[in-house]
Amino acid sequence: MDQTAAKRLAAQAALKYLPQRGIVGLGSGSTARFFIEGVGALVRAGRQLRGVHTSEESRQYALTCNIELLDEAGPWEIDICVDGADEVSADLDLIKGGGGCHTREKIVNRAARTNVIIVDESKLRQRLAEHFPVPVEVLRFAHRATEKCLCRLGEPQLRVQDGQPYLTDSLNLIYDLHTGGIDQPAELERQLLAVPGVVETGLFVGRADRVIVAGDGGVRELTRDRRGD
Ligand code: A5P
Repeated sequence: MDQTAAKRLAAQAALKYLPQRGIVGLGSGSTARFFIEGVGALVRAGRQLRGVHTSEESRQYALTCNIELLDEAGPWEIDICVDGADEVSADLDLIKGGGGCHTREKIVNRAARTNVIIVDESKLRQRLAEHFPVPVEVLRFAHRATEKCLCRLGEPQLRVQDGQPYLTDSLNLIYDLHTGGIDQPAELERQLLAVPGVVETGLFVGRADRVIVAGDGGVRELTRDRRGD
């Protein structure tokens, strides 16, 4: 099965966890896009679901799919949030932010009663950040000073797109922090958040209640209690 088909399969498998009526956190990225499409189909079929978007991209796609969105100022009572991830560890900790949306994603994740992560099996790792850097959103003000502090925790690389510094939906910068593997993600997250100028990190520690993984063997589910299925 190719990666796109696996992403679609994982997204479809998450739809069974949606309530008949309620508020759904709508993740960002290519896997979450398949999920949003599925929510749109349920809404068209009469399901009373409203959404909270996690990025401009997911806002626009949700509207295209005719999903009513709550005011982005919040606060919200989100029944379930479904989102993708860049890496999932054996402990079900995550790296997110490959698409630069992790700050809003983390806010919506926090506001949700249940968080379901949907991935293709290429995202599974024994430990985080051996292959993928940790995205760190930072203020533009004094970002070179912030970068200097980040150097104590790894090798930060300013994210660039089309030759220009990449800007998030909140008009901040991203430093991708190369660490060569993380043994204690909660500790690294604490250290990163202590750096002035850091807005949010792409480490999601203990924030996934269920991970739906799709690949050649079909779909399986990992939960924090039972890592098996
Ligand atoms: C967006 O910033 C990310 O957190 C995405 O959820 C993550 O990058 C996964 O993206 P894909 O579903 O496109 O692989």
